[in-house]
Amino acid sequence: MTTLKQKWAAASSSTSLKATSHAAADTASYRKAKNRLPGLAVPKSTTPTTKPPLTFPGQLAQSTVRGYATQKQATAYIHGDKLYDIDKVRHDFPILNRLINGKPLAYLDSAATAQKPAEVIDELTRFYNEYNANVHRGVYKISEEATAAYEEARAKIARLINAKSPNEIIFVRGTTEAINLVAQSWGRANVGLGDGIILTEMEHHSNIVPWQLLAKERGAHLKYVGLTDDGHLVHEDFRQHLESGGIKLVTLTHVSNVLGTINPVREYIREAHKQGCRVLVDAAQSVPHMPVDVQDMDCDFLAFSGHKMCGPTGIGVLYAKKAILEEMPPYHGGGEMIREVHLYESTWRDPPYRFEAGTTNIAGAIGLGKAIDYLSEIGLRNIQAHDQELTEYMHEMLGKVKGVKIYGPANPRTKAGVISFSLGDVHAHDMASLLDEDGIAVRSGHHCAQPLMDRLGVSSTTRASVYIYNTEDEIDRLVESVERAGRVFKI
Ligand code: C6P
Repeated sequence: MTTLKQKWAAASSSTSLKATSHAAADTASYRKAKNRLPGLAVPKSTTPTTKPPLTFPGQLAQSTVRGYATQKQATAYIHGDKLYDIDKVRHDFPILNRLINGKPLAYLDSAATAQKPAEVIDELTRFYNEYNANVHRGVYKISEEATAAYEEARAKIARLINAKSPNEIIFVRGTTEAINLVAQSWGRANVGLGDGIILTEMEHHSNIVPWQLLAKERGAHLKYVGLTDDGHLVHEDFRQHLESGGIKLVTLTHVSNVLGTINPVREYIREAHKQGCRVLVDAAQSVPHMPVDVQDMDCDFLAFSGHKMCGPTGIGVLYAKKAILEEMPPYHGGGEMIREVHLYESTWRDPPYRFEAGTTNIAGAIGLGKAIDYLSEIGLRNIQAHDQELTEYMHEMLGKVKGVKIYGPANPRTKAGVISFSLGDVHAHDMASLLDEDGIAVRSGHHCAQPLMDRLGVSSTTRASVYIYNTEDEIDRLVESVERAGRVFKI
């Protein structure tokens, strides 16, 4: 019997693989191009193309790049006064030098976790080599250095999301812990028998299960906002739930990790506040990709993870308004969160320290601070525009493949960085394994969003997600591999 792998190998050898030139060759051609066109990064393309060039907002005049095999390769472009140089960005990520099955790694799974630039990796090493010490405890030099770096990271996060004060920033392990903290601390103090919590059908399990636990314990109800067939929230559901009364909290994702849908959170927050409800925004998939301003949004809580924005794993953020935090009881008890401890009673420190019991992930926080420096240097608006261009390109090109069904909004401008799709009845895990043969990393499965899978009527999808280091060449490789899968499975 022919195995899946053998079929794939046969299909691979019968078609030419485009755009798999070694990273070093790309860099050499980039340098050549750069010498001829100062300020433009134009990596060598291995195949002529008749595709129309993509227009980047603020891109240099197209005549500047005329004469090259492909204008879509004009990967250095300008937003405002900053140059986005994709080749330089790629050079910052050591992992992108890896070959997988002899082909350059095309990492299209940043919604799961983002890759790390050398600056962040180096800062972690520097911390452990030069100033590793516990924070807020020692009066000696390296402890003071570690404390300063840890608190500076908090201040950088506050600036990134425009919080009023670093004291509104709590270090947690990730989005999951941030949401559990709110459920267990704020939730247990504020949600009671018969109260309601509004969620949406596109939530990640991290923004469902903590509320189920709370609702069970307190006798509260969960109410879900449904989805349209093209993956948008049904606003009318939201209004009806709000008007039904007794709602204490609205909790929703800013960007869906499966569909990529960007939700109109500002509007939802305004309506919820009119009814006196608090609002939590799961920003795991938005803070890494776009400017997020908590004061403008006016959310009460915002949760996100460091590892999806080039920071280390095991570090994340809960933002909450100061007045709300001050009223919240501790989540975990232990060292450093207390003012005084007696045998039968203790008193708590002010936020954020009340919520940071024990030795926290100091290296992680400092690494996240470095990641924020890195992203800010590129510019969140540039990142958003880059991701948007790639999302639109991927949507268009995948959409042309025979048998491909794309889930979520039909208009890619309402999606951020994420595309879920299926090919005929090919199982998502088979698809992901086949793509891996070509060095392409995507996620397959239910993406920790089983209620959403139920709504879509599927058990799994294949998901490709982009970030700052991805290129259109990688999307082309994805599309070619999906086409080849179609031939293998006779779709
Ligand atoms: N989604 C994905 O592949 P943690 O694991 O705590 O860092 O983040 C949880 C989480 C919460 N909300 C959303 C919208 C998310 O996308 C995630 C993580 C990853 O989609 C891993 S399951």
